[in-house]
Amino acid sequence: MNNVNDHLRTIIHVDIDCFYAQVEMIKNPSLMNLPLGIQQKNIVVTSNYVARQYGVQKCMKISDARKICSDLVLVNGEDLHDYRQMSYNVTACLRNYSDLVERLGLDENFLDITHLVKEKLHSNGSINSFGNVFGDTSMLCDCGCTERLKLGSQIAQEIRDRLRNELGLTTCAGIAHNKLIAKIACSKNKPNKQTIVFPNCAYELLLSLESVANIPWLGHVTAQLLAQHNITKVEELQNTSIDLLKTILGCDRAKFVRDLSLGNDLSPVKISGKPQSIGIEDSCKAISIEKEIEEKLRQLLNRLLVLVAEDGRIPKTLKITVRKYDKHNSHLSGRESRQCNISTSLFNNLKMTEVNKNKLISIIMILFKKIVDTKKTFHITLLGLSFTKFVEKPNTNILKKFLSRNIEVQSVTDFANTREECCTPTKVASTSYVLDSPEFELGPIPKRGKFQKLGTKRNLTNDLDDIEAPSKLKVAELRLNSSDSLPDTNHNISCPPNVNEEVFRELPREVQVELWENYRQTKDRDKQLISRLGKRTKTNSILHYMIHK
Ligand code: DCP
Ligand code: MG
Ligand code: MG
Repeated sequence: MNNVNDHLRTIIHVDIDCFYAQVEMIKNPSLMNLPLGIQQKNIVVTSNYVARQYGVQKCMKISDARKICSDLVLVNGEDLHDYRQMSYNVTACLRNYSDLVERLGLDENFLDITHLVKEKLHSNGSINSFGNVFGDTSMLCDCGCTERLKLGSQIAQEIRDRLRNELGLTTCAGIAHNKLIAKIACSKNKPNKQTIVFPNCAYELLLSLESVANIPWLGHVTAQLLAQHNITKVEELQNTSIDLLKTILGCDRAKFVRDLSLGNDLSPVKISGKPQSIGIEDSCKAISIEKEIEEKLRQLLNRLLVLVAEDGRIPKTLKITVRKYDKHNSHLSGRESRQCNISTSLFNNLKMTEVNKNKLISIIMILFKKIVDTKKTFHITLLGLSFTKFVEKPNTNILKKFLSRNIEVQSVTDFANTREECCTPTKVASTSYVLDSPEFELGPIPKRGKFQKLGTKRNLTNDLDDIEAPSKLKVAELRLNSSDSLPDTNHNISCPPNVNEEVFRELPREVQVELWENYRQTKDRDKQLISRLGKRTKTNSILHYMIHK
């Protein structure tokens, strides 16, 4: 059961104390000694430790919290901007100690400091542990893990001191040989404390949990399934035969859950990148009017666009989530989602234009109507929007300026393609279970067939045509203003008229030549296009932009 090969790593789990409340107290230090609750809707999502002494707990109703603490100060915590910023600052600070840092939510991080410990071990004589030690330590393992974890506890202390000094935050930490034990250890002594758990005490640590529902990553559904078989205590889970577990949970899940119950966890600390999806949702009193739905979605979109702008990447897919309320069958009130590709050109500008926002709203409403038949009575109790499938923005300013012009020029010739890409509605699995699992979040995006079907079925061709024509006019202007200057035959390459000269001069000569060539070829193509289109001015609207008489 206790294999020393599983003791090789040193993992720290860091959790920020009363996170949102601490951020607010840093912003406004006069709150420091007052009982403070952070309010979202009618819930206290967290409270500082002064308020916790009165019994104000996380996720308590505001009305209940006020009853037990009449002096409770409430700060609205619905705008997550500052919390997110602080969260990234913490992760950045932790990266000073290891590349292997994994974020879990906004206020937790795992660090694998195995390498750092290995480096430091040689230079250390006798090692003392820092902070609390969990369990009976009379029989510790002699494989070397004891020294490594003690050293890990020194590093954890150093990290926490640094977070305190640099960011003003108090934190808790758990130090152990795997993520599961480190995470549970972290919650053992709070606030502003750290706890070390040696491998031989892992079993005891699990047994100290109140119920199986408190085992990290076990999940509510699994806990409920186990409860149906009267397995609620960790000890009961540990003593359940693997065969029975397989019958209840299926083969793979049974093994996973059994390992968790014994404190075994070989999962690596995965380096966190940027999130796979950025979303926002809001539950509401039943909305039954289309105009109000649109208004609510517009508010959500505005908030979401701020998050996407902060993230810095460009999304390629947009998803809407809706919860319908069925008066007669409230148990049928599940979530449904639809998603579609969107053109990245909508995000070309530093700030999204109103025109592009309206285009997104049109797409969102199309998706909404795929879920809800607005001709019939409906009641919506939750709306959500999210962006996924991100691409990076070009990262040098010079190239960004240049490329955005280049893309505009290309979009005339590629017009048909980009428009098709713009809205290809698709259905994704529609239960909250699926939505909770990032891996399952995106269904396959069907190709143009569905797009065409949508356009004809709902007679939305005009909307869709309009969705992806942001640069028609600009392109025409660029071209009509183009002069015919040719590159110098000597050293200086002339700047093509559609490129910012200042930017152009910064570019390497080969790139300048290439740009000039591109410009020349585009110009030739335009000439051909204009002469072809000129024969049928009445049918092609683009020509109106291009030939001003
Ligand atoms: N949070 C939330 N909704 C919840 C739970 C938490 O919005 N249902 C937010 C508020 C918390 C933050 O997430 O500040 C971190 O959650 P934690 O569970 O770590 O709680 P705290 O950090 O607030 O308190 P603790 O000191 O117990 O870690
Ligand atoms: Mg916390
Ligand atoms: Mg937490």
